Amino acid sequence: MNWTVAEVERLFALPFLDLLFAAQQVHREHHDARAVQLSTLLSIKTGGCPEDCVYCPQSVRHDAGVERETLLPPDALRELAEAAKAAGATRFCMGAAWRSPKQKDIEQVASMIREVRALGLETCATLGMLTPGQARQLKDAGLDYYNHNLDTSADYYGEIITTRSYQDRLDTLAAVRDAGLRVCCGGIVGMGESVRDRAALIATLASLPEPPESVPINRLVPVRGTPLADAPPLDPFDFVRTIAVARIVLPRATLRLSAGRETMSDELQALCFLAGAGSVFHGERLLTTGNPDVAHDRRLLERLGLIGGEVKLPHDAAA
Ligand code: SAM
Ligand code: DTB
Ligand code: SF4
Repeated sequence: MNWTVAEVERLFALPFLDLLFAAQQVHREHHDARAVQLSTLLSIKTGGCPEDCVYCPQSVRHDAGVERETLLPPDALRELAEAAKAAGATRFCMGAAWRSPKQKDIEQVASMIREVRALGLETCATLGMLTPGQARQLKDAGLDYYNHNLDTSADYYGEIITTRSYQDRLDTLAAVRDAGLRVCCGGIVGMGESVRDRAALIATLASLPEPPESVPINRLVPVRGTPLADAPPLDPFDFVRTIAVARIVLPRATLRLSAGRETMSDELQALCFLAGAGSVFHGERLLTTGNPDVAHDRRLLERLGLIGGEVKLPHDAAA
């Protein structure tokens, strides 16, 4: 279904409980409301990124104290992927601080994908912009998902990144889709954007030729040394509203409660699940910042009667 930005904005304006109720109904229609998919994130190449994303501690333009590291060696990767699997994750996401990978990088990441797959984990990678040929090479290596976020609305985008355009992002998403990969694409809330920008981001995601299977909703992690270090804190209910609206507009997608959980209360996370979040990052680190510890997450899921593990996507069931 096509949504206009104004229609999506009207969802944001609903009374909070009405919005949550509508979102939970949509969630139950399309998903198992007790299931929470668990992915573990690993930075395979950290820091030194030439892009200027204002939120990101890995940009060379900001001094966030992130040590620059070269590509992770295969043995270390295998060990970390095994540990993620033992901790209950079903998907392993590899992130690299690149504007776009070089041919040599693609070959090395392809062998990492094969290693992770051999352990029986699903694979996801986020490596920056891709050409259609690179996307096909990753698909051939067995990659399941590619994460590439639009981050915000086309209108607000220029305030956040100047070194690549919104169209560049859409082109990468098209290359990923055309290669037969599943698309993981979402954004960040709390960067000073308006409700209209949030609505426009969600409407844009829904209007892609095929909407993403997976939609990360990140709450800005304000990192010292980045231009957004002192961004005013977001009203937690506005964060929950964003998830609920995404739930209604993208009914089949798995919504990922992504960055920002470390500073969320258990109660706020429970509201995010009620709004339709069906996935979290499992493991004490995101890329360069922290994430709740595994024991705490396990306990939280247990207290809420949620089940962490694999979640069948609706299109899998139909296949
Ligand atoms: N360099 C690649 C790229 O940007 O396409 C992949 C890695 S990049 C770190 C992946 C995503 O992490 C970004 O698109 C952004 O949405 C998210 N991210 C980065 N820093 C963040 C922060 N401080 N708070 C919330 N999300 C963040
Ligand atoms: C996404 O949307 N969020 C994840 C994942 N995709 C790669 C990254 C969050 C990064 C948070 C900041 C950091 O740890 O450096
Ligand atoms: Fe580089 Fe990605 Fe960070 Fe932007 S978000 S600076 S592209 S690592």
